[in-house]
Amino acid sequence: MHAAIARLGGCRRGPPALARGLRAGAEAGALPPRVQAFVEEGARLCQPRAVHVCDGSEAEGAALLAQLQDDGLLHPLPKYENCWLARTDPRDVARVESRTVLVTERERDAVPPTAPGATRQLGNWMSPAALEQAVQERFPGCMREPLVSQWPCNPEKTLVAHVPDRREIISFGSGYGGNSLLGKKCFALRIASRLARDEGWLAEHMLILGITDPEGRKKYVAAAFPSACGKTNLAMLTPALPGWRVECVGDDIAWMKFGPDGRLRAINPESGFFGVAPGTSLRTNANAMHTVQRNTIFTNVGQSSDGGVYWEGLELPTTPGVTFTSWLGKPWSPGDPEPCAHPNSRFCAPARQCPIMDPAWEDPQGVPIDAIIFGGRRPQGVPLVFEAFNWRHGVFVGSAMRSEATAAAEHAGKQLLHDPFAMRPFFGYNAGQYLAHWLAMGERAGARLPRLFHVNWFLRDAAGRFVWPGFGHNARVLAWVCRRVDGEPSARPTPVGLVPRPGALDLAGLPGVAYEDLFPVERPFWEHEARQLRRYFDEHFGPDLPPELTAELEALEGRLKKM
Ligand code: SAT
Ligand code: MN
Repeated sequence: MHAAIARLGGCRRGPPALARGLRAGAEAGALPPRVQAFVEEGARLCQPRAVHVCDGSEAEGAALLAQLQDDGLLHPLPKYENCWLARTDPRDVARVESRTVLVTERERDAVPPTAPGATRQLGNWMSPAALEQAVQERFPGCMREPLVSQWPCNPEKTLVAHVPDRREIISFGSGYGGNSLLGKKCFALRIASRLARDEGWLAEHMLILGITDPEGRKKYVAAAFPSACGKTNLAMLTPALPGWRVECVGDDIAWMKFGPDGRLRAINPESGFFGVAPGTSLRTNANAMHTVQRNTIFTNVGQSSDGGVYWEGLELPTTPGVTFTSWLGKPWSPGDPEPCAHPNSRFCAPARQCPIMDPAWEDPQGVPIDAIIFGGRRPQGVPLVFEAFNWRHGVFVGSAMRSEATAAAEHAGKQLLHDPFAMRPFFGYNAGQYLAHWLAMGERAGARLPRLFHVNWFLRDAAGRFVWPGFGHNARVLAWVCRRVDGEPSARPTPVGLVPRPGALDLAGLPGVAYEDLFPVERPFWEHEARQLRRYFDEHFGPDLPPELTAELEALEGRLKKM
């Protein structure tokens, strides 16, 4: 693992000044020979002034921060403890999906064939020869350049390349988290999903939480939502139901493997949170707010003149006399047409600071998963919650996920994007084979499979208002999920799945929230949805779609006809 990280880190285009003036950490000679050879090769190619081998110590961290401050790249936030603000180049603020590639000999190993005229959505392929050329166009001498007074980037030449056969990542030109924190999406999802397929486990874009009912019975739930759809908020939920407790295992990535007892056990492979700042407040996510009071790096948020941060939805009372600076470094006032923080501005904080980390969050055995929830932002037609009829139907539900585009990548507007398993930008191999792998996991001898669900917190009424209060009230949905896991017969079938029977979802104390508004399963909407899905499968998976999923789509169409 350490070798892998060193390898990943080695090729990143980093500012040369990081090495300057720092005392050497670990001795380069102490590295395993293959890692040493890799570092030497990288140094020959990129020509940095010096090489610093990180030892991960506190002193090294402090020295790095001090140097970044000297260089004008990080600004201290004295209102908090050891917190920092980074402002990036405005062209380098999100994942660059169009420049993110999988490098394999055969295209079909990386992506399913796309129908003529359709734009590729399930990943980009690059040949090994094209990668070699791209590396030669970018890397030679790239670390020789003088440091500029902003996080370095090269938007015209950004490339985030993965070579799954060699478990290798080569990232150039972007300092944004998902492009450059190589242990995160690049390794823990793309490379790891390939490892997981080869070795019989799952690497997923999922939060993991523990939930305990008033009687003290605890369950663990994993949930997949596209980027910037509230995974961090759900992972750190403060339940609005008395007596219930949620604890956080992770907010973004789950590695899951069946244990000897047949249960699916999940670990969070990350040690921190890289969450979306706008919309985070004491009301929406008090635990995140407590987490980011110290040892946190904020990127592209606004700054307040009293040494704090500011963003849309922070909901703090404004202190008289305090002024604001926007993420672009310009004076900003409430009511200005442009936002103070970039919509994809982030906080990066150690997970151990979250007040509700689960006692087992670092247990190498993982936590046993009872339910997996899929979800997305669907303003219309998709009920608040439904349960899949069985594993195969659940895999179909995961494959059929759609959501409104968010600011986490370069997509524009509020278009609905298909996002199977919330993995669309993160598959490390052919997405059709990925779906086949999920189906195969359900056939494993002795597996005690979790139940599969789909949620939609984002339904709106005809006037455009949200029909569900969300946030802490989402615990009401989790409570029903827990009761279903316990075998409670509180569901009724609909063509799309099992929804709570009237009265089965606790709506006490929610005036104005009506059961009927939360569970729209209407034939015209779902027939249209099924048509869109058929077209999507045809255009983007073609012959690589597992036949079981075509059968599930036909079964859905059949159930709709009988409505
Ligand atoms: O890719 S990031 O980790 O920067 C954010 C996300 O898309 O989940
Ligand atoms: Mn994510």
